[in-house]
Amino acid sequence: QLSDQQATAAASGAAATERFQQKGSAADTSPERVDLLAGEVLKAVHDTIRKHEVTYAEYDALKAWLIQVGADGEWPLFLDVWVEHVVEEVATSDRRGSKGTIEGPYYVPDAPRLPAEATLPMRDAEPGTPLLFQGEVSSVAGQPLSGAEVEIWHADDDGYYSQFAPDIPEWNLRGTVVADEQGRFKIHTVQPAPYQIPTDGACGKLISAAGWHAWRPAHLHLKVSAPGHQLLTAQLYFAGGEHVADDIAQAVKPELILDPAPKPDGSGNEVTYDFVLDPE
Ligand code: MBD
Ligand code: FE
Repeated sequence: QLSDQQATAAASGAAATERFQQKGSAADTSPERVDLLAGEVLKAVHDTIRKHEVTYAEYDALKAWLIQVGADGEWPLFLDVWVEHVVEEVATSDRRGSKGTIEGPYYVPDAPRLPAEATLPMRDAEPGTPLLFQGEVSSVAGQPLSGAEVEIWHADDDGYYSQFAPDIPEWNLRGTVVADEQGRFKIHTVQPAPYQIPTDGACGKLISAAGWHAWRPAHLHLKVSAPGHQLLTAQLYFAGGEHVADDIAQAVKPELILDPAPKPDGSGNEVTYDFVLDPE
């Protein structure tokens, strides 16, 4: 919990770094593969230095910046914002079911399990437009996937994620919804706000030094799974929302844009979106 801390780059970065380290990741990569990949990346760096006659002052600025990325705990943020989208593209290129996109740095496993129709854990009077997000999970053959799990997590109306910003209940706007026998789910939540990369850390420094902007469009994160099927990691965005066309993380795909409509009773918006999972 970051209860007595500020919503700083260093605090959310430290939480994201700790989360990633707990996950443990030990790819068994051969020396030949490391030689190939590390060699090619380094050669690309050398080529850039020669081509643009990089100076010692610029080299020292790079060194200081890389040190700061680590000190701020921002390696998860940096990699997920500027690199992960290409890894995801390569990893899922042969899928026939629903499109996915990057996981990002703020996933936490083992969120509270909820029934097929559920309201995500939220505060009393959680700010934001209420959203009913519903749909069904099926196989590429059109079979409904009974008991599929829909993990969902998203930022609040201020753009903050529970467990990565202070003073938010632990599982706020996070849940694991278990679909019914027809693979259907109905999730009551609130619409998230666009997300701004922390501006006070190393990633923010790169963004301002390069004259970029720091924004991701508002998004819902999802992991959809069912036995015998490939895990789908996705995000869904909102039609017409800010930065849908210029996501800093380059993680928007046309298939991932929701267009919610006002509910007939006036209590917020609703939208239906179905997921199709590829076989294992
Ligand atoms: C996010 O919320 C996010 O989803 C990504 C990919 C990067 C930074 C913050
Ligand atoms: Fe996110």
